[in-house]
Amino acid sequence: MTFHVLTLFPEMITEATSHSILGRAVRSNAIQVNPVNIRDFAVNKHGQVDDSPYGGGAGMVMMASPIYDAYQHVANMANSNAPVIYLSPQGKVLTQAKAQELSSLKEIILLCGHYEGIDERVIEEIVTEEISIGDYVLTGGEPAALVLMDAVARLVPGVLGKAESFQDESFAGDVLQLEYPHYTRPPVFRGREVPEVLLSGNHGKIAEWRRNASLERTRRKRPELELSPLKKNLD
Ligand code: 4FV
Repeated sequence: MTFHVLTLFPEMITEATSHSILGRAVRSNAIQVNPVNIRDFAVNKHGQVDDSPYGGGAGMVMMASPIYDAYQHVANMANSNAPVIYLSPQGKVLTQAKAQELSSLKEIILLCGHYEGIDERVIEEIVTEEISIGDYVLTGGEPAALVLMDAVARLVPGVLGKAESFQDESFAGDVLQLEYPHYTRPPVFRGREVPEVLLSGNHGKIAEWRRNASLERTRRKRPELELSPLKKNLD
């Protein structure tokens, strides 16, 4: 899986994908991260990539051609049916099912906006899909691109080691359920004990306890999840 990231802050992407599981995956070549600096395709020697909005209003808008030229630069090396995903509040909110879907691809091109946004015409020209990470406004698309890359990369074979699994975790499988509670040593922490069943070694009883714990906390913390099995994510 190769992530081509069109951004004004390539160092943010490189830095954040050089640690922990993603860092190991990049070093082992299980994934490739290719940040492309949109400013390398600025419209003039002053490095201009943004301008004031037509029709007035506060803030600046990213210009179309630096983005388009950066895209062309990647498109020449990427396979043509790589999706071009623009991270924006206008997009569908990212879900585990969407991350699963994207993890089967060979290449993804991610477009990170900044300022008030980007010129609508380059969206019309190159963007195949808009994805949001949530209904709030960020200063730039980079944090959203990193969230998407993390959620997708960990589903790519060879990224998570044996010890790390994505079996029976929240939102995995065909019913949206929250994960059961986790405990580890010591058996008593500030007077709080570990549920007896987990120390029993009885795997049948442990699995049943965990299923019930998932159900109970899904009903208590995220009741809306129960109402809509996986189908919600595919429409
Ligand atoms: C965002 C989101 C987001 C909007 C203006 C960047 C900002 C600025 N992206 N999910 N929520 N983007 O707020 O993906 O250009």
